[in-house]
Amino acid sequence: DVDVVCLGESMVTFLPSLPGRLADVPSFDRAIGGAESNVACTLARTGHTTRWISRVGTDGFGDHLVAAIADCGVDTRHVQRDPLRPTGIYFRTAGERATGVDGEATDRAEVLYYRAGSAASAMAPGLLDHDALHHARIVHLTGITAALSGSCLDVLRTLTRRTPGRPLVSFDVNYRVGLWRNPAQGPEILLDLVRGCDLVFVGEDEAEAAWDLHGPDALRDALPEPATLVVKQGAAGATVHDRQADGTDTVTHAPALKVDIVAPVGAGDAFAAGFLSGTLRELPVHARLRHGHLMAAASLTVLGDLGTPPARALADRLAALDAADWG
Ligand code: KDG
Repeated sequence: DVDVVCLGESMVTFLPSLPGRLADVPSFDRAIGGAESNVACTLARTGHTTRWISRVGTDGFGDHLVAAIADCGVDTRHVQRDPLRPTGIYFRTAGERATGVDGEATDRAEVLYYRAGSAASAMAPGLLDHDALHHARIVHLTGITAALSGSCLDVLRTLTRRTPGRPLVSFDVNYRVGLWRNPAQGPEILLDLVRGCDLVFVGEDEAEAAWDLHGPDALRDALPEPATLVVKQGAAGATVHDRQADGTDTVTHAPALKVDIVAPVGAGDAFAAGFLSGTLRELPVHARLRHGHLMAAASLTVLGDLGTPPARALADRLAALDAADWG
């Protein structure tokens, strides 16, 4: 058994050598991205056992992705190789360098995906190894997978079915408008998936864009099913509704850390990893939130999608946080 299984598409990411419009960027550096593997890598670097399940091509980009993610300490043995379809890739701008606070949307980034018909888009329920998926304390999924293809959506529908004895199902809504081939369907499909999950992460901004729901209380009223609902509020922090044994919610808020943002991409994944780490260690909700904010701050201060500090520095920072008075 592992602590967390993360399932979803990862891509080779091309980061610009200079800020500015994509049309003007002269060259790119190779990195890796993918919301779910970002979570797996950050959790692995924090000392948790993690497995990443996906599908990549038999091309060199697939080789690189698997090697780089395994290098973070993630179990990649169940990643499938597709001889017919390529590994997804994407290019993006650096976004504006700005002084802001955790989660502030300062990045007017351009993103160019080359992932339609990718190996990962061919993931399907029948192709997945049931044992590899279910022998875990937590399965972490995101709404990105729902937008990739009909068979990927079927995978999420299968994994979010409330079957007895399943692992805790964690879901980050990650509403990417541009990824949905039929944008009108996205919000309804995501809402349906969320209802089958136990722990849900959603940004206040994406909840407004997708469902026209404003603020944590309105979201909780509309989404009573998940035991834990984490609403990310950018610079204002995050608020958690957590269902207790008697059926009532406790509501906990924690402000975000103030940092100089380099690029916001990946901060949501880092936040989820921090919160999941706290959940695995059965810390109080306020401490889980603080861990989420700390990881998000680390990600916000680097250009790449994956911005975890080295294991040693991280361990020190987490130990200091654990020892801190949570108020
Ligand atoms: O959350 C960061 C991810 O968005 C990034 O790493 C790439 O998974 C990705 C996507 O689909 O945009």
